Amino acid sequence: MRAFWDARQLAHAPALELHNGAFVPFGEAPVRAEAILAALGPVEAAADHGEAPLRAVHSSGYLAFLRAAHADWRAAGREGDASGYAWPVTRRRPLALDRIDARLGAYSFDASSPIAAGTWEAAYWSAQSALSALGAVLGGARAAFALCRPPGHHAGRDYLGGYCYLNSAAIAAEAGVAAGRRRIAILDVDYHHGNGTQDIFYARGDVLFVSLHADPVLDYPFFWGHADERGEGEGEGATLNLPLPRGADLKAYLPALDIALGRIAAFAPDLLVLSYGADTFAGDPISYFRLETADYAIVARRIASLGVPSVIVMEGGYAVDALGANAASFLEGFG
Ligand code: Q9C
Ligand code: ZN
Repeated sequence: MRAFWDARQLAHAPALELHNGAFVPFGEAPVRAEAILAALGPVEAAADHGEAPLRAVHSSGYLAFLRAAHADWRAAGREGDASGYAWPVTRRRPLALDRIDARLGAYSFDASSPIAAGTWEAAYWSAQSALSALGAVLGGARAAFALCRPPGHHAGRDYLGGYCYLNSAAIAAEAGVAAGRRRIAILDVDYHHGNGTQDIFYARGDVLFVSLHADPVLDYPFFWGHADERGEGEGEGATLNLPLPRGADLKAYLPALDIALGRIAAFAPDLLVLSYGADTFAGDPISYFRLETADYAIVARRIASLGVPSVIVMEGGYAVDALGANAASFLEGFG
């Protein structure tokens, strides 16, 4: 399978994140991408599709914030990485966004997604990798893989979070629409709910969003991904959430996957965007599903049996020693 990547994606390297009340080394580290690259062998350089596809998904205010945030943080006299620490729960008045501190809160939903010097560049090229994989599929490939890192599915139209800054899967899906695909399905099999992707397409009837993930009653991101979130307006019924209990293994996973695939088949998409996270792995350090390396080939084969041209976008997966083998198993199973 053709695979796309740009070395500038390594430029995002925050030092620390707030994890369960303590600052720990940032988990979504560049070594994740290096591990996948080592397992895949040669990959193609992403092409630059410019900023227009990003603007089709993210607000101009958010993009301007993200691009300048680290420089603004340093200009305010701060050291280290930029991170929000006060969030605008009140909506009583227009937000005062003069200070970078205020913007960091207004444009994020958690404290585990710091902005480092290379964050914009890396997120930009992560999105370009997804657009390049889309280009391969639009050009006739049955499937293509984008080694997206940083990941994207937690990022919304105007917010970052969950290690995600630009929503590469959403950007690829929207670019697919711009290229003339009329019905697009997004299947998200990362361990965590893809809240950003869901939000971006929540009122859209032409983009189906289906997700298998840890029950948000029990795990991050907590406030999205419940089974009763089904879309709104023209998008009513075009969101399907399939939360699973802690400890879900392949046996628990496959029946939910079959429900997801049945819904997608009924939608009859002309393009599939697949958010693939390997944090469903039994050895993942922050997650609680029990999939094994060989299981990814089985899961991928079932998804591929839809027979829909597919853009596969890398999302999470934090067991670095197994990450290359897990991604390779998935891509080999996809065929
Ligand atoms: N102690 C992805 O897999 N950490 N993002 C939550 C819990 C954020 C994961 C902190 C996990 C985000 C793309
Ligand atoms: Zn995840």
